[in-house]
Amino acid sequence: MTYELHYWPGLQGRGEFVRLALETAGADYVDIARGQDGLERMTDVFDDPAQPHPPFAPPVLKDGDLLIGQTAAILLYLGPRLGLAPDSEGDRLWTHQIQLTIADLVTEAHDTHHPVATGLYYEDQMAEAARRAADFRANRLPKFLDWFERILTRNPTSGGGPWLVGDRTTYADLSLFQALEGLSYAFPKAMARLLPDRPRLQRLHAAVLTLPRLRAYIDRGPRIPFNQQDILRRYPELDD
Ligand SMILES: N[C@@H](CCC(=O)N[C@@H](CS)C(=O)NCC(=O)O)C(=O)O
Repeated sequence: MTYELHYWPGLQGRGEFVRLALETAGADYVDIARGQDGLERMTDVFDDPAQPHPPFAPPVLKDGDLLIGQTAAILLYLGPRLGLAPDSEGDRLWTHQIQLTIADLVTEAHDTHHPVATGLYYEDQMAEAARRAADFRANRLPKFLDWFERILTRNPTSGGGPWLVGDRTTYADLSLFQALEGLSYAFPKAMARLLPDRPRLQRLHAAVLTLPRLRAYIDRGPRIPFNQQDILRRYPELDD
């Protein structure tokens, strides 16, 4: 069965967290909105009156008749099917908890450039963005990074390896890698200040890059580069 991924074309966005799992596993999938009549086909998924579980926002995964919204729920579903989830229920919940925390971090990072309203232009909320970004860089970002560093250090069954849960790669590792990539794009100076003191995060980032299919996807595409339409954007005035 070919998975259908429905996400805005032209940016990595939250769709990229799902894409990295599908690509790493070599899964068969179609990025619907990037194809012919893509946006229409994506909109249909939200507007279909016969759909009993209409999702709220992209990304959405379609697997046969099953339609799943919310990035973390999609990965909870895909994880075991793609060999990217641990075996026990407790470890699966822990992986899901980590994923939800990454989602919180992504939302807070997005809100640095859109602190008042997503529907307004950045230029209409620059003063608030500057205040929000200053607090994010000083307090929230280090708090999130410290938590990830701590749980990497404490993983009781890592076997000395670089992963967040147990001794195998999970979708949470790919998502943390992706969050670090996005944050380094948006806040290059703050991340250059914060990462050297967090060796486990650096090790995880490097380890994800050694996964052969993921590496091929990053080197040869179809990964779209980060850009100023993305959730994380580079506004130098919001960095250190
Ligand atoms: N919590 C959701 C957030 C989904 C979301 O905010 N999607 C964005 C694109 S990244 C969107 O198109 N939102 C439309 C809206 O909120 O109205 C998730 O993690 O998937």
